Amino acid sequence: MSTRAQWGSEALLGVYRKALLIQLVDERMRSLLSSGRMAAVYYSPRGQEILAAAMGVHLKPTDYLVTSYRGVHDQLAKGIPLRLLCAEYYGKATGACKGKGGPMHITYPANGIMVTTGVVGGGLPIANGLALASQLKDDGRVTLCCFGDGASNIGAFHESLNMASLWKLPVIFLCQNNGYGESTRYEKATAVRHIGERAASYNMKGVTVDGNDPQAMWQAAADAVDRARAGEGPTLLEATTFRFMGHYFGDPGAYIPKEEYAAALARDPMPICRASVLKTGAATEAQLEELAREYTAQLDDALAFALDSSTPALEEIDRDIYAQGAFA
Ligand SMILES: Cc1ncc(C[n+]2csc(CCOP(=O)(O)OP(=O)(O)O)c2C)c(N)n1
Ligand SMILES: [Mg+2]
Repeated sequence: MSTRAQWGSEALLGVYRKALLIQLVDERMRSLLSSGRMAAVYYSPRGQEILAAAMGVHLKPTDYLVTSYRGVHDQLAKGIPLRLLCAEYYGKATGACKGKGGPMHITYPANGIMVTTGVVGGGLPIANGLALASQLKDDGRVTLCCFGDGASNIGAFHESLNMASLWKLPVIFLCQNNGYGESTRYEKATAVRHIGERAASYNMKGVTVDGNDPQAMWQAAADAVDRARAGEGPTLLEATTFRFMGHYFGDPGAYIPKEEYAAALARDPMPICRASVLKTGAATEAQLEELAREYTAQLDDALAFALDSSTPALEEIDRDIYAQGAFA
């Protein structure tokens, strides 16, 4: 049980606020890409908004995040400034990585966003490193490491869980199980029914929750953060969900059975969460519309900033690659 805020209509609204921002940013990115007004690699998190938001509300700006190519929801939930995000998507010098990283490598250490990687499973050992640093410095930070179901079959997943458990590292392994790794169905590639069960092999707390259920996800996230913060060690938290836009932007998703897609769409977490917010009275329809207008204005501003910015200078090409003086 969390020692901080209790679940209720205010907590639900907090989750929905973050989730709505994620939804609006994702919709805009896809619209820019499909109309040719942006050229970038993009992996939509549509469908996975709630789990990221419900985790994000429990994290402090000083906590660390390690995520993957499908990580814009995690980054937004962690508080990436929209201007830095958009400028990076456009490869501009004002972007989070000075325009040299692009969408697959968003970092913003000032807000704890340490690594975004395209290497499946590659984030877990790095998360252990960050968590070990926090443990040694006793700085009270928690490291959140996000990855997919496919990543849980990579060797580094198993090695990292073993080490994190052995050393009681303050890390949360958040496996976002969206049922597919590229075009491969979960059941075709994974021997266990629930990835959360794998924690038992490493003497670690393992939990499987419906990542689309705001309350269940909020509570599981609170428990995992509290455990890490209290020095009680890591958690493997499997959040089940679904990705509506396929693997990459433009993926026709022909491998997803129509019935499965329709059933998932009927449980789309965003309209369900919005309806709950209205039902509990945490916000009115007019207030939610106002919130969407606010976010849209912030996004308009961020995109205008990105378009007005310059591309990196040529001299930047070999800067920020090695530590200064590494080979002196
Ligand atoms: C080490 C490694 N192997 C393979 C790939 C190719 N690849 C990119 S995404 C992906 C699927 C990963 O699926 P999952 O972990 O479930 O994440 P999701 O895309 O569903 O969020 C694969 C195999 C890669 N990028 N890195
Ligand atoms: Mg997956």
